[in-house]
Amino acid sequence: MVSLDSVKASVDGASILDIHTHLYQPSFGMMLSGIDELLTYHYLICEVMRVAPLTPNDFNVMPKSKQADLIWEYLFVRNNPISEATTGVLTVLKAFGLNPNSTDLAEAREFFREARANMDQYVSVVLKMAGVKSLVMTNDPFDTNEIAHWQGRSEMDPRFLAALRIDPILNSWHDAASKLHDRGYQTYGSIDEESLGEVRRFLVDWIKIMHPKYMAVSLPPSFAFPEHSARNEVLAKAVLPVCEEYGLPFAMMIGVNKRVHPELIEAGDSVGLSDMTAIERLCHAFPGNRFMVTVLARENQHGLCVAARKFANLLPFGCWWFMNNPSLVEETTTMRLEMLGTTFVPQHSDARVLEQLIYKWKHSRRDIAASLFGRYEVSPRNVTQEQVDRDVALLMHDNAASWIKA
Ligand code: HDL
Ligand code: ZN
Repeated sequence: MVSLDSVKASVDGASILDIHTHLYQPSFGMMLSGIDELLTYHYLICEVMRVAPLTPNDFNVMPKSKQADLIWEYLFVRNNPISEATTGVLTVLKAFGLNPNSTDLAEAREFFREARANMDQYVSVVLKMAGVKSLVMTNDPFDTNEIAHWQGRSEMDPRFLAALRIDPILNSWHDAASKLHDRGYQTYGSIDEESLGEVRRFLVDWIKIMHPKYMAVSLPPSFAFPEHSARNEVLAKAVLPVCEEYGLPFAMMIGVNKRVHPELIEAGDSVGLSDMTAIERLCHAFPGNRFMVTVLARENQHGLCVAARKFANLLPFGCWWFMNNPSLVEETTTMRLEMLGTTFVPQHSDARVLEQLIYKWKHSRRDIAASLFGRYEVSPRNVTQEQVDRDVALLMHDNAASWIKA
């Protein structure tokens, strides 16, 4: 019978394909890294607003280094850092041998300044520390910053895979149509065959530029299918046909209530309950498409699992954002193992700052190993280490790799 330690060793030793991040290959010059970026992660901005005597607008106009000082003072010195986001920063500091009890950021700033002097080398060091073999970026063809890089077409780093992120097309059609029109696509506010054809042309143009592994969108809790809406028209008559034609999975990240507190900016988004029957109807109506889905509400996880039992073209992936907390990762992973066996992707980091890979994966490996061991413990079979290693390879890398053909 395997032990928790032997399962942990297998999970800790597994190479990871991180199927959703907001990181960029170094040559893009867009990668966030270092202690000031780690501390001003929007998860920590939420948390510092609960204890520091200032308004979001006061905070937003502060220089980033002062924001980081304030967050360190209030969340790490005046209060004990026991939330997941604060614990994550400490995990990173400890991984580099830095003092997690420091009263200021002088040591950390000096260390990361030196480490980041050679970003190519540093990125390789961090990926190795995190055990991440390759990762998928979030690439937005509406982001002017990013467009320049793709048109400059710097050599692609094989460890950094592209994902074509298309939120404006599905969530703000009229705005997207005029932006596409400005870029030479004959798209108008009304959704007629010509506009839909031009959206397909736009998507194909960017598939040929980015060579994405999947297309992706984040959707509000109100997402419905079918419904009479611009979103449904564009999804059914442009996005999904192109995904099927080019063999690309479509990733839907569902449940974001954007900017419930606008003054918090990126930190101002919240969560809502979504309708999993919309996913079931999509999977049934488009059997030639493959859907990767992650949902933001804890209450939707069970429905997503049951939907995945009904449709083999549906892959649950990750414990996203407000779900990425140890108690929920372990609960969700156990539920998925109980209902889906190993036919899902348990985690993605959603990292925005390079060094987050270290803590997000260290914490998730621990929680996934505990869930997995729990299934072996109750198995009437005497599970062998070889069987454990096969399961771990599927969960940490191979399921994702085969779905996105990486
Ligand atoms: O839409 C997304 O991909 C989300 O992950 C957002 O980027 C969100 O702000 C985030 O970083 N969540 O962790
Ligand atoms: Zn994300």
